[in-house]
Amino acid sequence: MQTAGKFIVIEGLEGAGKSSAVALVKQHIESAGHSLVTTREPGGTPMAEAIRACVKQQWQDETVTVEAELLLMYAARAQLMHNVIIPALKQGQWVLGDRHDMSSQAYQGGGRMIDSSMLDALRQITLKDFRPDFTLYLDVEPAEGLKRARGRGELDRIEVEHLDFFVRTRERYLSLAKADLKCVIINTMQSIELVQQDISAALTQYLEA
Ligand code: Z5A
Repeated sequence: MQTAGKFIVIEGLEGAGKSSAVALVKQHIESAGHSLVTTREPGGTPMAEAIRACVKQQWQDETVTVEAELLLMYAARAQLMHNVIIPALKQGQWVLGDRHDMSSQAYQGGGRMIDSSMLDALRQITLKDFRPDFTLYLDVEPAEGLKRARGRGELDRIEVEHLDFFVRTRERYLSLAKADLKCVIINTMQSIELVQQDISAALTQYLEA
C-alpha cells in the first residue's frame, strides 16, 4: 500500500529499552519536520487497550490457550490498523509503533511455537501486503532483559514465562531481523548512551536516504 506517511517500528524483548528508544526516535522524526502519531501493541484504541489488559492479566482457574492469545493479538492489531495507523499514514502523518507484527512472529511463532502457516493466514487477513517502512530491533540477551524488566516491579502473565520461552522468542526475532532488509539490529547489551548513539546513527541514515 502506498501512503504519504511512513510507519517506523521498534521491536525487542522486555527490558530491551523500547520505551527510551521511542522517545529518542520521536525526537528525530519530529525534528525532521514530520507530524507523528505513536502507537503501542497490543493497544492504541479503546477496544485494543481492553484486549491488552485481557492478554496481560493472570486468569484464575482458566488456562489461556496459545490460540486465544494469538487471536487476541491480531484482533487488537486489526483495530489499531483500521482506526489509527492507516488513517494517519493516508493523511501524511508518520506513525511510530512500539511493537507490531514482528512481535507476533517472534512471541507466538518462536516463543509459543505456533505453526507459521497459522501466523501467515492471520497476517494476510489483518495486514495483507502492509509492512513497516523501517524497523529497529533492539536485541538483548533474555536473562538481562528480564532482569531489567523485573527491576521495574510486578510481572504480567507473559513476563512470568520461563527463560526458554524468551530464548526461543529472541532466536526468532534475530532470524526475522536479519532477513528483513528494512530492519536494523541494535545491540542493547551496552550502556544506554551507546545504544542511543547507535539508534541515532541508524535513524539518521534512514531519514537521509
Ligand atoms: N506481545 C506478544 O506476545 N505478541 C504480540 O504480537 C505483541 C505483544 C504485539 C506487551 O507488553 C507484551 O505483549 C509483551 C510482548 C507481548 N510481553 N512480554 N513479556 P508491554 O508492551 O507492556 O511490555 P514490553 O514491550 O515488554 O515493555 P517493557 O518491559 O517496558 O520493555 P522495554 O520498553 O523494552 O523496556 P524499558 O522500559 O525501555 O527498559 C526497562 C528498564 O531497563 C528500564 O529501567 C531502563 O532504564 C533499563 N534499560 C534499558 N536499556 C538499558 C541498557 N542498555 N542498560 C541498562 N539498563 C537499561
